[in-house]
Amino acid sequence: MRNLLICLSLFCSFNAVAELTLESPRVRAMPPSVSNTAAFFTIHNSGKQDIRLTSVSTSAATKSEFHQHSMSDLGVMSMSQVHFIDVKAGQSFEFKSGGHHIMIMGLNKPLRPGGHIQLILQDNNKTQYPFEVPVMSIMAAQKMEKNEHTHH
Ligand SMILES: [Cu+2]
Repeated sequence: MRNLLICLSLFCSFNAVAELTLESPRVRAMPPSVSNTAAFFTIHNSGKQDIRLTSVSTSAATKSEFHQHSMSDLGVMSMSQVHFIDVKAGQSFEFKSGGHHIMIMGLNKPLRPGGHIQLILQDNNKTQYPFEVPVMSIMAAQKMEKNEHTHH
């Protein structure tokens, strides 16, 4: 009986972390001379609580941040850091090219298609959500985005 209880409580703590799931995660492989890249995915919150993500980190690079692309009055695209991302209970948030993205700066080594990196998202309660994100060529990553749009 005691064993069963331990199993159940372990299961519960896994569940807490599994409230966030990623759909179509991808990080772009860049030419070796480029040390920055970006990761994209749709994140879904299956829990009953809203989750506010406040930081992102990866062992693959010196620094990573939430970023947003925006168009200035003059029609110039620029990107800036976003300090938090709200994923409402039962809803999704999409990181996609031309919109919100995970900016990854100062790669330790070039990323190769077929590999993966680990991203750790953290919320305002300091709960960490680790995810594996596959590395893809820019073309493969874009194709994935098109497929995502057709089935919506
Ligand atoms: Cu950026």
